[in-house]
Amino acid sequence: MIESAGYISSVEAPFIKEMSEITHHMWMQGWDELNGGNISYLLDEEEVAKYINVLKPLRTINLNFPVTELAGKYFIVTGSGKYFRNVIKDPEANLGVLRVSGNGDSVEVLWGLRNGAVPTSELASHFMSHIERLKVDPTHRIVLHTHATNVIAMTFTHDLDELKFTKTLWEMCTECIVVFPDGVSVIPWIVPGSSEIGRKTANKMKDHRIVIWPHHGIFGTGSTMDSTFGLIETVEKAAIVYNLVAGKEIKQRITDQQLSDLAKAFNVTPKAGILEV
Ligand code: 2HA
Ligand code: ZN
Repeated sequence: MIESAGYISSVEAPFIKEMSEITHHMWMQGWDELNGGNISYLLDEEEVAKYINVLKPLRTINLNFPVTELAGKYFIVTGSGKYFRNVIKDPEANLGVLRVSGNGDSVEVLWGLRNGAVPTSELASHFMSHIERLKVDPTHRIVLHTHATNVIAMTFTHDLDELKFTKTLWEMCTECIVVFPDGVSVIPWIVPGSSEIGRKTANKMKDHRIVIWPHHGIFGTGSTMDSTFGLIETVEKAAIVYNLVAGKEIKQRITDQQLSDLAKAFNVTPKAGILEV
């Protein structure tokens, strides 16, 4: 355990600034209406202890989905029912810094979530996804869920088969196959906030960084806020283009051979079973 004596004011913490900036930016995109969207960000104990007293938890919240793999880990998360629009005005009411207990069945609130607020309703999906991403990528840090408008729209008009969905997205903008050669995954429609949607999402996270929830939104993961947001932004951009061209006569397209040439040129391995070359 790190000593916290003499810590700097919490509002100066770079991780609180990052959360405030990205939630504001995402709200400006129109993706996070009302209390839509949630973020969790795995932090280093040393970094947290510079700004927050880690020796004095404010309270404990029990989890109904134990996460022993995350025992002792620190996260900053958005609060349940909180609006992305409001984070920048009052981070301490809308965000919380948590530490998972030693046995993984509860979290201690170390900062924020003022007035008895609780972590995001999608904490199961977040924590279970962190567990799976950390197994395949030790640099993994962020899980970001948002109601990206055009991705949602596309789940009404496009086949939900994830290979077909991925291929269409790759075909929409030249850079897509380079940004997400691992493709996107799609789960069936499930009631949000449940452990079931958490398990289904995390299962896809074993080999994807993006999971689409039909008629709801998208989950993206990554090592930094920039890369995670950028990944979702790129998928959403492809969905925008799809929604603009779908139903219209396609006169020319990016071919499978061109997608394959792109993958070679940028040294990425496209998800198998999609390109026919
Ligand atoms: O936080 O986005 O999925 C509200 C949601 C639930
Ligand atoms: Zn949602």
